[in-house]
Amino acid sequence: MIFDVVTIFPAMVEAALSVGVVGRAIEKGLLEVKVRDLRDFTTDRHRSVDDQPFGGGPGMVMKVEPIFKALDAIEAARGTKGTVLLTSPQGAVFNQGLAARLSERQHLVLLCGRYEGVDERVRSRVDEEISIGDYVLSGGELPALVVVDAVARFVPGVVGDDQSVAEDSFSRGLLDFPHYTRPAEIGGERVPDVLMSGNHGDIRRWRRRQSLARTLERRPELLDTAALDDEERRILDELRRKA
Ligand code: 4GX
Repeated sequence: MIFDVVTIFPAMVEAALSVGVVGRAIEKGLLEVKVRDLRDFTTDRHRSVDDQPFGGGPGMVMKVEPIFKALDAIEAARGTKGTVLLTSPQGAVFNQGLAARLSERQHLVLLCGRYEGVDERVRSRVDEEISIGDYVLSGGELPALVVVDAVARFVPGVVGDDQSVAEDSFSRGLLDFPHYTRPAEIGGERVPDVLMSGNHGDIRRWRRRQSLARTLERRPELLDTAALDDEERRILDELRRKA
């Protein structure tokens, strides 16, 4: 899968993509990520990417021409426009379902906005506008990194164990169950006996119940859309009766 990221802070994006699961996937050739410096697509002496807003008001607006030139260069280099994404608070809120859908695209282009945002005419070349949540950031780089990371995890081979992607709590629509490692006891807090029992049926049922109980407690709205099997339905009914 191919990602092009357009930003005025390429070093920030490169650094984040060079480590961990995504960094390794790039090394393995499963992902190709090219970070492009928006200033390389300017033509003036000052390499300006922003200008004052028509109509007045505070802050600056990202100019159209460098962004269009960057998109043209990407299309020329790749032979495809790709699916162009703009990260902004005005976008559809990103979630695991959207990450899964985007992972079916062969080529994504992420535009990272700064300042007050982009000239509205940039949106004529944007396929999807995506927000990573209802808070205000200083730029679109962190959101673009969030999107690359969450989407890349769906590309076969990127996450070592395919099983863990399928079982990822949000892929199942539920919160994760509690995890423990050694030591078995610390400060009087013990690992639940069932996890030490070696009974894999019991362990599986305990984890399902924990996932459901946590979801019911912390994010009950997720249960409206979670794909539950008969056993999970039964456990959930029981948890609700107890509550
Ligand atoms: N989820 N921001 C982008 C500038 C901007 C505004 C409009 C393009 C269009 C954010 C978020 C976020 C702040 C990043 C404004 N660029 N982006 N930036 N939350 O808060 O995605």
